[in-house]
Amino acid sequence: MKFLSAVTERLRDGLRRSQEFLGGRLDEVFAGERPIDDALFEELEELLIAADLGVLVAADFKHRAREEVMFGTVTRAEELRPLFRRFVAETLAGAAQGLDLDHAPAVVLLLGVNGSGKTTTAAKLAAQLKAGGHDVLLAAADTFRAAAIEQLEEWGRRIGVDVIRQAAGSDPAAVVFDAVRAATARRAGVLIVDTAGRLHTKSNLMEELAKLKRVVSRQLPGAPHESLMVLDATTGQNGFAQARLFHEAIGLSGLCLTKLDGTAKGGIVLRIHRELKLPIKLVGVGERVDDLQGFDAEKFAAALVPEPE
Ligand SMILES: Nc1nc2c(ncn2[C@@H]2O[C@H](COP(=O)(O)OP(=O)(O)O)[C@@H](O)[C@H]2O)c(=O)[nH]1
Ligand SMILES: [Mg+2]
Repeated sequence: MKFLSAVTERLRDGLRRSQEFLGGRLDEVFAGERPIDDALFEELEELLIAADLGVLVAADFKHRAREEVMFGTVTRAEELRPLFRRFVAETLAGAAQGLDLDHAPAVVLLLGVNGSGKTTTAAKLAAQLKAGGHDVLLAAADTFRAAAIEQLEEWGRRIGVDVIRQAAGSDPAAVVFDAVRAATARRAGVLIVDTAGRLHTKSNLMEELAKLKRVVSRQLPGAPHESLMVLDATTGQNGFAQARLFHEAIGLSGLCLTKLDGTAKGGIVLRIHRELKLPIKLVGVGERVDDLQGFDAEKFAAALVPEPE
């Protein structure tokens, strides 16, 4: 329990900027003495859209709030705040899912655009799984730049996890082929694959990633067991568009939302789940190895919409 509450606190700290943005303005809309009228509902809807929750989620909440007012279960504006917190938790209730690692080896692909946090997430995940007793291997399939391979190798040294690599410029599918073979031979539990995310050749990237996925599944039936898109939460609506693109081109099993500690728009989480119906398997709340955690809808709602002090 102690461990869990520490984790909640970090998520709360992490979401501080989102909280300030959303919370501060919610306080105005939800001020106790304010009459609940159409003007309030309009303002509320605009605020939720500005906080990147998306038009569908904003409309859902407006509808829900109107209903509660109509039924008399909400009579004062300030009661909308706990209602909103409950709504966030309920909207995301189906989003939390653990990783599917029950395979030998389980293959986890990390996908996403440059800078979203793939390499860092690969390292954090490897370190945490290792600490949990898993035998982990990393694959440096971002072969586009030598620096990308070195970055993963540096992490590998720090956390004590082997990295399968080839020379810069080699075929990522060949690296992954090698890595799957190594993981199988060593009876490793989990193989985590870091991939490239360059954007300027978008269709080539999608082809390359789709090929990588095909190669893995031919080599190891049922794999990859996870195709996770690593998404920088600070990119808001743009991140949403990227997630849709990757999902359509490659087929995702879930999302890892990074940099929740640096965004004023953590509300994007609701839009992504509502519209793409993808599970959220991991969240990143900082740059340290232990700043990666599973997603918990209740904790997320409590962190995004805290009780007034
Ligand atoms: N604040 C914060 N920074 C992060 C998080 N995840 C990654 N980063 C930083 O984002 C930058 C890009 O990360 P990197 O893993 O290299 O991205 P990649 O290009 O997708 O591999 C690095 O400076 C990371 O330290 C996170 O959850 N929070
Ligand atoms: Mg990288």
